[in-house]
Amino acid sequence: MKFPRGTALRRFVGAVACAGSGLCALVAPAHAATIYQQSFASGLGTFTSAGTVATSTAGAKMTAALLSTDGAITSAAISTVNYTNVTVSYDRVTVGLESTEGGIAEFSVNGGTTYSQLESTRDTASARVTFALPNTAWGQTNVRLRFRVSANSATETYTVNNCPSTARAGAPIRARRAPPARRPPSASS
Ligand SMILES: [Ca+2]
Repeated sequence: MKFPRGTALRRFVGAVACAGSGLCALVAPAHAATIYQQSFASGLGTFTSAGTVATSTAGAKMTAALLSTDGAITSAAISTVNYTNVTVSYDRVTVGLESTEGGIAEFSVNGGTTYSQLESTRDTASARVTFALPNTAWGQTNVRLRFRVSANSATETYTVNNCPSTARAGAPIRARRAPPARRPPSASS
């Protein structure tokens, strides 16, 4: 069926076709900017490591350990000030992980004091994944990304590569006001 060019119905049909194709779903939002990018071909860049981590064109390979620290990498501070709709994408693959183990991706919005998990994977086929960070990570000065393997053998690894963060330039985000403090119960009651 043909729809006259420019009609609302034609535009609607076009949008549905795009949304159903899969390809369109992976395209970054319009006006998205890359605000952070790290490959590991020439080292860890702005990441720091713990445990056993090796870098190459294949990425940062974190190796687990039985009696010492599991491999992990943590980014330096990433600023999302004046950005909204922040997403994190990376390639990842694991080797040898058992059911209670994982290659874990996390983010922090308070400089690494606490982390929230994006995923824990045991995927043995290399795949690229993308996560949208919640709006608590928008407009922040000290967002960090952390990747770590949680396992118990030096034959178990988690490799991450090509880690960009994209975001959309947005209006400055107003700081949330803390709720008013509750009055303590009066001493006379
Ligand atoms: Ca194991």
